[in-house]
Amino acid sequence: FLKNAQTIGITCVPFSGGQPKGGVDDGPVEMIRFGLVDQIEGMGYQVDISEGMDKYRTMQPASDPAVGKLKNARYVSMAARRVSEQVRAHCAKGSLALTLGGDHSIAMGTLAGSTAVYPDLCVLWIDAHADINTPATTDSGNLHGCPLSFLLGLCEPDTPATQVFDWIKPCIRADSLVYIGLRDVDSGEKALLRKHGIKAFSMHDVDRHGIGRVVEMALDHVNKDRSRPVHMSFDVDALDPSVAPATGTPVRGGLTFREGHYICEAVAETGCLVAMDLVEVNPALGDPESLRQTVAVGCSLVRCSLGETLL
Ligand code: HAR
Ligand code: MN
Ligand code: MN
Ligand code: MN
Repeated sequence: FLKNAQTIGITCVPFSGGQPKGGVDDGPVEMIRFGLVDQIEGMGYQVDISEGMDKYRTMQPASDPAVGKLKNARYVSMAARRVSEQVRAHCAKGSLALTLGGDHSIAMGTLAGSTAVYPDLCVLWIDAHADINTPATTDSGNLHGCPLSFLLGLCEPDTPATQVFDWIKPCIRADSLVYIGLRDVDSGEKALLRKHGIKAFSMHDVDRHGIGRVVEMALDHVNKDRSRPVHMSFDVDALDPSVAPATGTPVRGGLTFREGHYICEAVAETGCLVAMDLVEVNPALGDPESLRQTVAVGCSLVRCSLGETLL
């Protein structure tokens, strides 16, 4: 694959069906309103926005009864499928696919799309949460807590849930995934991480080793010689709530402003980034200053991932 794409293919996903709180569907429009496109163009990239800002709500099925415990399963599946086609098209053109969420269930689409073009890519999942619940292990039934179980092929086979998501084929190997930032992992998720030997750097590891060493170890695990394409899925709730307050499931004890940016800068230095998601910015939560702060940090994480440096 070609390192350092010259075009950024943006997919806006105004979607909130993977969790119960409204407002996260306004994440993309707020980041664009903050000037993200101009900022990226100002760095010398071409920008290619694949679709407008029309709400995904218009494709919400009239009836979408729970599938087992899963909420809005048909809606999430349709939305993710549409996202996968856009991300796939951006990657197929050689653009870096940047997806602005929306809740994290849309990663079913972004990774289905990116892996269709780059089957050998590795995944950096930056999050407070592991998002690896299966239809059987989820307590909440919120699909933003489940995308990785579908992508890794960990769901219990031949159930109504797998039928609704039958277009998703397992596309990520357990040894091609690494987490940074975890601190709120359900017991069923911990069992899955152990069973499949999935590498995860929690906030405890960040405290122990420092972010520089953690990112180096994470990249060494999935991309030893820095030759594989990288898809980074960045949930803004990986950051501490003091840094990114406007998000649906904040958890204390998160990444500092600099730790979050350091991850993005180090990934940019590899030249291997082919896709990035920035998700879970919810402008409806908190006061105007919380909103401004969260949107600003989201845009700045994106710019750093695309190569913006301090000097
Ligand atoms: N583990 C919980 C669940 O499955 C919480 C999930 C998460 N929230 C997110 N995803 N923002 O990262 O419901
Ligand atoms: Mn997440
Ligand atoms: Mn999260
Ligand atoms: Mn929890």
